[in-house]
Amino acid sequence: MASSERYQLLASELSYFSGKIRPYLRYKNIPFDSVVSTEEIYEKVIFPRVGCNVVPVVITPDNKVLQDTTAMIEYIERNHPEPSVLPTTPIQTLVSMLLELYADEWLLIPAMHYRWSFMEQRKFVDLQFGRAAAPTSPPLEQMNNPERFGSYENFKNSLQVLGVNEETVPEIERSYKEFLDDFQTHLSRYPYLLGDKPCVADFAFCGPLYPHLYRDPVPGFLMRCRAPVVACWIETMIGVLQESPADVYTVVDGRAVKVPPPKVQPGFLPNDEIPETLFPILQRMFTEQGPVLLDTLQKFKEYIKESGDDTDMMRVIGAHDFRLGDVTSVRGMFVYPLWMLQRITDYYSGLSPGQRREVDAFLDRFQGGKELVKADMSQCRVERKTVGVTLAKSGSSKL
Ligand SMILES: N[C@@H](CCC(=O)N[C@@H](CS)C(=O)NCC(=O)O)C(=O)O
Repeated sequence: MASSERYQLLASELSYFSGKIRPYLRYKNIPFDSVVSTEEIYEKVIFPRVGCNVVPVVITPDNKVLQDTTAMIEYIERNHPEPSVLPTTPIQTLVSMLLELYADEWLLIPAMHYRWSFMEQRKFVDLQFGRAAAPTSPPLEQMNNPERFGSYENFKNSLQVLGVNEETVPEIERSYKEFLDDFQTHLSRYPYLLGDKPCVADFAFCGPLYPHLYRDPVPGFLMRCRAPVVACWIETMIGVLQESPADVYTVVDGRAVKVPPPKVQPGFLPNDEIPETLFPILQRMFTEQGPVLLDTLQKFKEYIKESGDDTDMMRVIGAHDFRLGDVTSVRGMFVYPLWMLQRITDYYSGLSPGQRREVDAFLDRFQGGKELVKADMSQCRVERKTVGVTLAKSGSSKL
């Protein structure tokens, strides 16, 4: 295949969203070259073409730039529909979108906490930054003075704006450990979130769970010891395991012989079913992240009223209180997640009345679920702009 027919993925092994998109591209059998996001790639490709320093970035064979993993997946699903990672039924579609939002924007909190709060793993983290930024430097040089690499200090200093502080840390760790336990229980019954094949949210889970929480030493130890089924799932998702758990062997005349795989195509659960083992994870999302999203939406409406036309690229628009378990604290108000919420509320409001009734009946099991998918975003339509959003020009972001 000519190189121009291949995609390029500009990414790094330590990066959260690279951990989401790489296994997705592999699963889709997309021909791509993995390009490490070195300082030169940032300076000469990413910044000029995207307008800010961010990874991952995908360059398509016809030289289009895709930034943002959710948008990348939308694009690739349109152009390479099989095997699809998108459920086709309403409840599974909504759950997949909700869990993608949870993985992208909420599991970010434990992922950043476990990366940056533990001095004992700092050399490992520093080396990873050095290897990505300057792959040809000697390893000890890569590991020393990581501050010289672009975004290092920004990431390191992002804990406060994410609401990671002395009061919240015990609750962040408690919540994450409960998530691990719940996800392990789920994976003991189902290979993926929605049954026998991965949906978009499975790949989103790899963002926090692989580069940060599996690979970094302190949370990696925790995951392997507390929830080894989750650790094995991650290894399968990213393809480090040579033997696929789907391959079954039997022994014939002293030789291992592969048992032919079953003829039925693996699929999502029938009848729009959501496994009950996902309920605690969904409830945790509605309890912890739901109120933060709804409060952000409320404040965002006030913010755009006050700022008039001055709403170029918005990223963090002040701070607000949030609650985790028994603790109330303060964090930055991120507006990008509203773009992801808008996709969900648009999907919900586009359903037929009958489908909406089914979704409502499903969401009635949860506290806070319906409020979220029914949130009114009609007066504050947003468009995504790299890591933030802009207000949609009237008529350009469909309801
Ligand atoms: N929502 C985006 C976020 C991409 C992102 O936040 N990437 C991180 C590294 S994993 C980054 O480069 N951040 C730089 C920044 O946010 O300024 C996506 O889905 O791709």
